[in-house]
Amino acid sequence: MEARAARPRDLRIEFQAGESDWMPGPETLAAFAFGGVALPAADPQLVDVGLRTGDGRPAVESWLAPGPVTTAIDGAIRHASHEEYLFGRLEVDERAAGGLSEAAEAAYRQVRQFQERQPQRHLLRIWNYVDAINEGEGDLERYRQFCVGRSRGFGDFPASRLPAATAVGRHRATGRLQLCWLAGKRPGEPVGNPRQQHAYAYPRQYGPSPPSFARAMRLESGALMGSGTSSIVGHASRHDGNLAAQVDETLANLRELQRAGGGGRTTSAKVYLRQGAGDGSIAARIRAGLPGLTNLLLLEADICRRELLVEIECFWS
Ligand code: 3EB
Repeated sequence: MEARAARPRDLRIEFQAGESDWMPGPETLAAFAFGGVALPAADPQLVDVGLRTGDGRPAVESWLAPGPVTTAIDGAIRHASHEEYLFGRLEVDERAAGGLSEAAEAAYRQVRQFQERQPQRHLLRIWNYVDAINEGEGDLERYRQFCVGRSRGFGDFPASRLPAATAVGRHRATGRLQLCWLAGKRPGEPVGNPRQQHAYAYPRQYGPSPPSFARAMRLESGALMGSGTSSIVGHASRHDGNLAAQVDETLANLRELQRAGGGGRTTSAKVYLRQGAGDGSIAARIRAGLPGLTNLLLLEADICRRELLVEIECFWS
C-alpha cells in the first residue's frame, strides 16, 4: 500500500450530548459543561459555565490538543497545556473586586501578565460569562461596564491583534466573572468581517469603551475560530425582536466571515438563544444555512445587546 503523508493533527473539538459519564482523555485541554453535567469531582479540565442547553439535556464540548496535556494552577488561573496550545480559566469575584468593571479589569490584567510568561503566549480566543449581562440602564448596563473593565485590563494591547471572543450572559447568579481562553505558541491571524465594523471600532453610542475582540482568528493550521456573531450589520443591530430574520442575518454574517477568513468545513456551531426566543424550528434553519455542519449545540444565554435574540459561534476546520 502506498504511504500517504498524514495530515498533521491539530486542535479539535468534540461534542457529547446527554453525558453522565464524561471523562477527560490525555489530550483534553478543556471541556465546557452545559446544562448541569454531573461533574467528575473537581476535574481540572471540566468547566461549568452555568448555561442551560436548549433541549435541557446535559452536554459537554471538549477541546482536544494534538498530544498529551499537563495541567497546573498559577495563582487564580487554572490551565492545561500542550506544546502548541494552552487553555486557561479564571474566575473573579465581582464584590471582592469592587464591581463588574473592576473584576473585568483585574481578570484581563491577570490574563495578559500570565500569558506573557507562557511559551504559548499568543491569545487566540476568549469566552466571557457574565451574570445578568443586560441589567442596568445606558452606560451602566453590565455588558458596557464589563467592556470598560476589559478595555482597561487589555491596556496597550494593540486593537489589531485582539483575540476572537464570545461574551454572553447567564441567569444563574454566581457573583463571578468567568473567563476561559485558548492561547498558542504561534500567533493567529485576526480576521475582520467585511459586513461588520470591527467591534473595537464601534461608535460611542454602544458604550464608553468598545468591545475588545476580533471577528475571528485564523490559526496557522488553517482552522478558523469565529467569535460570537449576531444580527449586526456595520455596527447596527438588525431585525429587532424577529428571531428568524436575526438568524438569517447572522448566517449571512457567518458565511462572509468564513469567506474572509478562508474557513473550510463548518465543524461546529454553538448557538446562544435568549430565553424564550426559540421556537423549535431554529435548529433546522441554522443547519440549512451552514451546510456540512457536524456539531450543533443550542444554549440558553443572554446576548450583549437587549434587542438581539441570537448569537452563533462557529469553528471551521
Ligand atoms: C457583537 O457583534 C455582538 O464583547 O466579547 C459577540 C462576540 C458580541 C463577543 C464581546 C460581543 C462579544 O457586537 C456581541
